[in-house]
Amino acid sequence: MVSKELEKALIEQLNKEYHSAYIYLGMSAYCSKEGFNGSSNWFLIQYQEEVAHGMKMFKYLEDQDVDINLPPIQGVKVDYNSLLDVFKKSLAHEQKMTKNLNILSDLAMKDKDHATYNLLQWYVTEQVEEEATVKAIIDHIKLVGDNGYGLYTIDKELGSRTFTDPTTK
Ligand code: OFO
Repeated sequence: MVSKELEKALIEQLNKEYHSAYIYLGMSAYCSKEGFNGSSNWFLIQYQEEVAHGMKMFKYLEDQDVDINLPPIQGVKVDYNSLLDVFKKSLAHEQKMTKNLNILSDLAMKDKDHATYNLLQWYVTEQVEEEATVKAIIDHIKLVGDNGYGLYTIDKELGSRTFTDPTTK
C-alpha cells in the first residue's frame, strides 16, 4: 500500500510527465516554425515518450488502488532563441525531472515501499538515457556552430528518429 504522502507525490509526478509531453509538443512546434523539420519530428517522438511515461505511472496508481485526481496541466511558453537554445532548455528540464525522481525515490525508500521504489528506479534509469541523448545532440550543434550545412545535417539525422514505446523495455 502506498502512503498518502507518496500517493500525492506520485500524482504530482504523473502531472509532471504530461507537462513534459506538453513542453516537447511546444518545442516541436518551435522547430517546425523555424524550418527544422527533423528536430520537430525528434521532439514529437519525445512528446510520445512522455505520454508513455505518464501512462506507466497512471497504470501503477490504478494497480495500487490510489484515488486518482488529475490536476490541470500547466501551460507552456513556446519561446526559444535557436536550435541550440531549445535543446539546452530540454536538457535543463530533464535535469529537473531527474531531481524530482530522486526526491520521490528517497520518499519511497523512507516508507520502505519497495514496489514504488522499483517503479521509480525505472524512471531514474530512463532519465540517464534521456539526459545523455540530449547532451550528445547539444555537443553536435555546438560543434557546427552557425554552419548552415552542419545544422541541416544534424536536423536531417534527428528526422530519422522513430517511436518505440519506452515502457516495453
Ligand atoms: Fe518522463 O522523462 Fe523526460 O521528462
